[in-house]
Amino acid sequence: MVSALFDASRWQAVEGFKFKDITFHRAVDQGTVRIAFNRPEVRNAFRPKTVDELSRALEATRFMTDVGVVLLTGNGPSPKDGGWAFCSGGDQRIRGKDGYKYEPGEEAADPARLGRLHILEVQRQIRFLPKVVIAVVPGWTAGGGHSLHVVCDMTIASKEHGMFKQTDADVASFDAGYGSALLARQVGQKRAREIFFLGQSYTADEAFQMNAINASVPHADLEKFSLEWAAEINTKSPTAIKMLKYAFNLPDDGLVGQQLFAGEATRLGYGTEEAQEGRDAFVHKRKRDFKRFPWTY
Ligand code: S0N
Repeated sequence: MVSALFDASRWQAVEGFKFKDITFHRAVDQGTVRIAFNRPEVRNAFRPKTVDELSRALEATRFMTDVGVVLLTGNGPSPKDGGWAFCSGGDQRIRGKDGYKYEPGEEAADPARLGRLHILEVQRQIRFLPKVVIAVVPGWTAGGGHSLHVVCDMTIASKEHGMFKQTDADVASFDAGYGSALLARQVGQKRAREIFFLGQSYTADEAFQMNAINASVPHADLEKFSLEWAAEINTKSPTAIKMLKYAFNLPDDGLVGQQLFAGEATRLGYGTEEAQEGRDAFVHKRKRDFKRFPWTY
């Protein structure tokens, strides 16, 4: 069983990947993928291997031209105690002095891969992905898991089990980037400081009331509801959605945000006759003639 909330009739495994710490599916009837943390026994905490797999799944999704939405979620419940989680952040058992360690074996032999904190690279992947990423929160989201939900474009949580808690200051492993600054944009400075400085737990309904999430829905309906939102988004203009996402990102992402938005604007420009005249004049070694193109107002 993938997860108690997983409706196997609606998904098929994405071929070509053998993941251990995550599961990776695409919907049978719409352009949506489901990427799920698959370590429910530790509230879906991530270790370097988890982050590697997540990164590979997101990169593969980037090239799926018929996919507009990613549902990022956590499988559950825990076989130990029945608890649900989206993600509880970095696996604290393997945190070293310079980041998170690979388990003995495999990659641990490569010194370049020791002490990673590359969940931050995944945050950027989510942020820059030209598709909508929805955090589907079936239970606890804490620490670096909380930061991931903050970075996602939208968040839908289980009314009964969705719980939000920022433990970074408890375990002295803090996200001074998107996880805090972007949260302040979403819920306001005072609330964000409260969430980080006190580290209290908030229900899905409380998170909804403070504009931290988009919807709080009955647990049993969580994935069905998320698929409905995804299906609706998938009916929209891909270019419009992509440009809007980059526009929403832009004020907080500085020149990198501008670069992403501007790059897509350039690509749109390439589709115009005006841009083609510039290219053709150069290629055919003739004088450029932009006179037929108006200086629009
Ligand atoms: C999630 C919590 C609140 C759930 O509490 P609950 O329901 O009482 O369950 P527990 O009994 O506590 O947990 C069940 C089992 O799961 C293990 N476990 C839970 N979380 C982790 C974890 N993160 N690492 C390892 N194991 C975990 C428990 O130990 C327990 O196991 P058993 O059954 O064997 O006893 C609660 O579990 C909780 O508070 N968890 C810890 C949350 C936490 O502090 N996470 C780490 C925070 N820091 C980070 O995530 C790293 C920060 C980071 O990634 C980062 C750093 C710099 C810049 C950016 C970032 C970024 O955020 O991305």
